[in-house]
Amino acid sequence: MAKTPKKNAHPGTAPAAAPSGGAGGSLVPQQTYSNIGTFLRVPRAHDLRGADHVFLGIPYDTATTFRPGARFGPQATRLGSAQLCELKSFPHGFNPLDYVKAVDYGDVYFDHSMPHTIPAAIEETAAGIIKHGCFLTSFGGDHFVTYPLLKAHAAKYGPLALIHFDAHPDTWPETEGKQVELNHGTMFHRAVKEGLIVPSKSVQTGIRTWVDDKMGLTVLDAPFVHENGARATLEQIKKIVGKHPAYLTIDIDCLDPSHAPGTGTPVAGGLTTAQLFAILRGLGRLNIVGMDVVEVAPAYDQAEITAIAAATIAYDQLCLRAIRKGAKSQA
Ligand SMILES: [Mn+2]
Repeated sequence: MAKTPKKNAHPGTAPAAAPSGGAGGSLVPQQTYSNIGTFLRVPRAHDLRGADHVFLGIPYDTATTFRPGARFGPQATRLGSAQLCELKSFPHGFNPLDYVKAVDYGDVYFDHSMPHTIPAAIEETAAGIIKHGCFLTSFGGDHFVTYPLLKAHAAKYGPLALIHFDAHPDTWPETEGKQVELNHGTMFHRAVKEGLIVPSKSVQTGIRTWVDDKMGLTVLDAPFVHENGARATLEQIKKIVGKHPAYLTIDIDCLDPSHAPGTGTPVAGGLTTAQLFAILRGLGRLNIVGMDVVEVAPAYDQAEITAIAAATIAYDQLCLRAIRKGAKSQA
């Protein structure tokens, strides 16, 4: 367990932890509004010894089919996290960083002028992190980045259940060819065909665009959530996934554009942040082995609505990891 940081002197000031170059799990001492750009103000580190949770940015957006801009998503999501570790977590009443040693790895480095080298760069970076036994939370980037992330996780954990929140199923058929199609709407078609995900254990929630072939995945579309509520949706997800090793991927456009305007392919009629949090906060007993939050495009955002939602999603899952490590929730 990480050393408990000293109590905040004043709200708005991070706990006065000593700066750390390694996996301290403690906060860099600075005002919340002075966030220089790590998620939750945890230390930035490439040395993962002792770390059990790693945040990684993937600033890639050239697979998007509509508005570009998600390359700035990791930066926006980090800034959107600035207030989240100021107080104890809600609704749990603990600081997750007292239980989970977390670091921010920075962003994947790739050569944008060599587009077909990018999937391997993402996959190799992710594999190099999770080989240390760390849980990886990645920030997109457009949703294509989930394909190399799935490859890295499936290589370690075997074929995965996909727990997928999105306006789009992303199982549209890919143009047949030797190379991976750099398209943020076809990668789960490929993932099924390559055996990276197990369709019968996988579920897509919030969908409100059409695809003819659902590739065997269960779809709980947005009207299902609106008609049946978050609790019934959660129960369905838990039933489908069971204890299978699962990868959680959240396209921020699962939210309605009123709750997440800053995204590349918005679709009306989506979930509210309250509905999404009610579902996601119930996933703690599932065997989730990795996750991402993608498609935050801050140029279209207003007052950080989208960035704060994305940051809170990742923070919520960090709290669930803390509970697995012994934190007692007061929720
Ligand atoms: Mn989408």
